[in-house]
Amino acid sequence: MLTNAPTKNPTILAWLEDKLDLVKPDKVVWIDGSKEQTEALRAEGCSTGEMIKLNQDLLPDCYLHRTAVNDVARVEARTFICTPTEEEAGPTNHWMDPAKCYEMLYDIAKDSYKGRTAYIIPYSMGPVGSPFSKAGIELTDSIYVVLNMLIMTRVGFDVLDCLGDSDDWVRGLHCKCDIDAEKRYICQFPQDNTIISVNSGYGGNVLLGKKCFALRIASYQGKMEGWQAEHMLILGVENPQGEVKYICAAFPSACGKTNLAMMIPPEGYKAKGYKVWTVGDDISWIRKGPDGRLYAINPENGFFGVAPGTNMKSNPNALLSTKKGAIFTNVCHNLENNTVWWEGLDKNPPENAIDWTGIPWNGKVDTDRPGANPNSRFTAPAVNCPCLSSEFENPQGVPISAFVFGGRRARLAPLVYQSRDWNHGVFVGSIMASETTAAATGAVGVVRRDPMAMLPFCGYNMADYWQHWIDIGAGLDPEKAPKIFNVNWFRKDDEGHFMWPGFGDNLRVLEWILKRCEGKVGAQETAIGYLPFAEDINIEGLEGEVTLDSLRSILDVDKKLWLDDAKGIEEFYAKFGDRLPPVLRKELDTLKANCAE
Ligand code: GTP
Ligand code: SPV
Ligand code: MN
Repeated sequence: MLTNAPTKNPTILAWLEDKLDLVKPDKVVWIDGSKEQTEALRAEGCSTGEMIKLNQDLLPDCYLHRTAVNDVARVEARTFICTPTEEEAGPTNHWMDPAKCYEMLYDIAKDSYKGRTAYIIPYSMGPVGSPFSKAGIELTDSIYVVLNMLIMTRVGFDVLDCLGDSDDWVRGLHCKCDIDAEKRYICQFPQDNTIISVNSGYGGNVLLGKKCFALRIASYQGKMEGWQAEHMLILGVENPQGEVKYICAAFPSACGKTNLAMMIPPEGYKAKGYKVWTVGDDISWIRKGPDGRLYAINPENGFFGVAPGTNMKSNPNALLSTKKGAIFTNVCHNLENNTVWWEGLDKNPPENAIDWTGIPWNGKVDTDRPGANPNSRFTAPAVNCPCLSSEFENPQGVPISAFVFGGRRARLAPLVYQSRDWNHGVFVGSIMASETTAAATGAVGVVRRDPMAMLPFCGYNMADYWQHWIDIGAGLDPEKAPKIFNVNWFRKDDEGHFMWPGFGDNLRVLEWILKRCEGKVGAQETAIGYLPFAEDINIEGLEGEVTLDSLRSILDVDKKLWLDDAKGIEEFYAKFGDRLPPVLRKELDTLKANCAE
């Protein structure tokens, strides 16, 4: 089937021959990343109804796609880490024996491309040729996947040229099959550099470069090779003197990474000359540089962002990024001008529209059902982003000053605190908890442990992953190691209102964080770590929204509540048995002792 292959790499050719023989397509197409081919694929997608061409005057090169109603989010219960032993996957992952899993998947995938075209996508995670970058090949029968991968990754034959005869590339097989939710599986085989995804056509389940490769497989590669793959945004804060400091922040899905990465500084900060630059909004690959500091790259080339709530006030940079060459998934189709709409875009829902499920919708009348799916998304090229960092393509990445962990917690976690040192910071990341969101199927709003925002994305035993964090820290000069913080933008008062305005005003907290990194501001030592003195968080311009008193209450540490939480941590840690790093056990004992005082 493989005539005119643009590579002679024997491992690639053998794998493709084998998989094509299994799925039996009518036709095979290599994706070269060219404009002409992309345009032809868009046209073909439109001819079958898979893609809808939007108003080209208002949204040039933009398209809409609706997935099956049963297929709108990641499926954590059907996501498997297939390591030789169950121990290696650990208690927080679903595990299947690799041989059994391959057999099951091959049975499902067999002949599934009959009557369809196979697309072979050679792609790079990270700038082509960067020492951080890794190559992948995704074989798919979906034009939607091809068009999204063209935005989210670097696609083209130069990736194959760079790879040469190397075996260091990630195999990805995606088969739409019948989108049967009962036969949907997203399986990672870390030891084999392999991902197989069947019976889905949605985002994170099928854009295999993203969560499957850049986090699940890459986290394992990082463990073996001495680097880190993290569910973290990367942003640069430029101060009025023109110095830029970089921060990596890990929040669970739909907890504010894209928003923080692209934030607009509050007026007072803008006037002083502060700027925020986006390097990445979801994933970081991190390693030690020649100067002993940690450097991060964003392995992606676009943003797969949550649409609802995105508007010109909350996140203009994200919205502006979607104005050309974007794909919208499961948003509302505004028939009045052939554009798109979602809840929170503006206060004018279209009266003549098609909702995300494909049925007529009138935003003025159908107020009891949403026009857009709560997890509807835009796929936007990074180059569109008005605040894209000039370092975005830097193959060496950017030096990291601070790691920030954070979740959605109505109670307990204060607005911000700093860990006492690296290992305490690893503890702070390991005990993260957050309310679940629409980004994954299942209940929404339930608090669960989500260490480092990696619960659904860690490709091996989470206890070993924590040990890896500890080992990385041990290899750093403490003076050069990023400082580790925790934030919570989502604290609520007794009436259920958010106590902190969030969004652009989060820069006020980042300013404190960066000052701490430079030793320019004091802090109070508490049972859980260093907290700001309320006076040290700048609330100028927030009159009426935040007062020193309300700030004090979001910075409050209730030792009784923390002692209660320690019980939950204890139970969570117990799952890992002897594999739990002793350092973390010691940190938990310290927390308990501090809170009991
Ligand atoms: P994934 O793409 O799923 O990884 O999500 P994400 O972490 O990038 O989250 P995103 O920035 O898309 O935000 C998700 C939701 O959180 C949106 O509905 C935002 O409106 C809301 N949000 C983001 N930042 C804040 C904040 O500072 N305060 C409050 N209250 N809500 C926020
Ligand atoms: C997330 O859920 O964290 C996402 C979206 O970034 S997805 O690509 O579907 O995983
Ligand atoms: Mn994410």
